[in-house]
Amino acid sequence: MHLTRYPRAYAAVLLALSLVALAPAPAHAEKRYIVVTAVEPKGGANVAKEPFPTTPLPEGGGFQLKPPNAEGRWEVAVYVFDPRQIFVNEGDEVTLEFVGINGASHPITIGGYDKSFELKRGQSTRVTFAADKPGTFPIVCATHHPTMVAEMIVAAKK
Ligand SMILES: [Cu+2]
Repeated sequence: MHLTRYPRAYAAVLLALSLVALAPAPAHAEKRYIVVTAVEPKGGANVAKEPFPTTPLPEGGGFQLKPPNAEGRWEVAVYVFDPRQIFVNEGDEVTLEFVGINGASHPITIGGYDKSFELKRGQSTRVTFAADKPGTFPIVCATHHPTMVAEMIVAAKK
């Protein structure tokens, strides 16, 4: 079929091709690189200045409350990810660089994106994937529950 014999069909094809050519690539699709550290903010005091708390912290390996040592110093800490919320856009190519700072080992999963790995202190684990599903996805350390949980929020394409 010669399109020039069918001007309407020819025009329709040209219009379709020009629309494809003009359709912008998703404006917000980007390569994202985000460092996520495994850290343990810590505080402490001496019983001479502050009494050891009598109310226990919630259950879970992420909470650390160390009773006074021989010198009377006690400490409190939680294991967390920094940052705890990660915002990306659907379609982004996301690289999360996990770095182990505190804690010997963290068994980590990224829910919904089928990623599991062990992060060790002094090492980094790089995870790269296409953020092809919008929603809120948990990043969880199985050892330091429930404090060592982050959220990856993938904003839906508009
Ligand atoms: Cu952990």
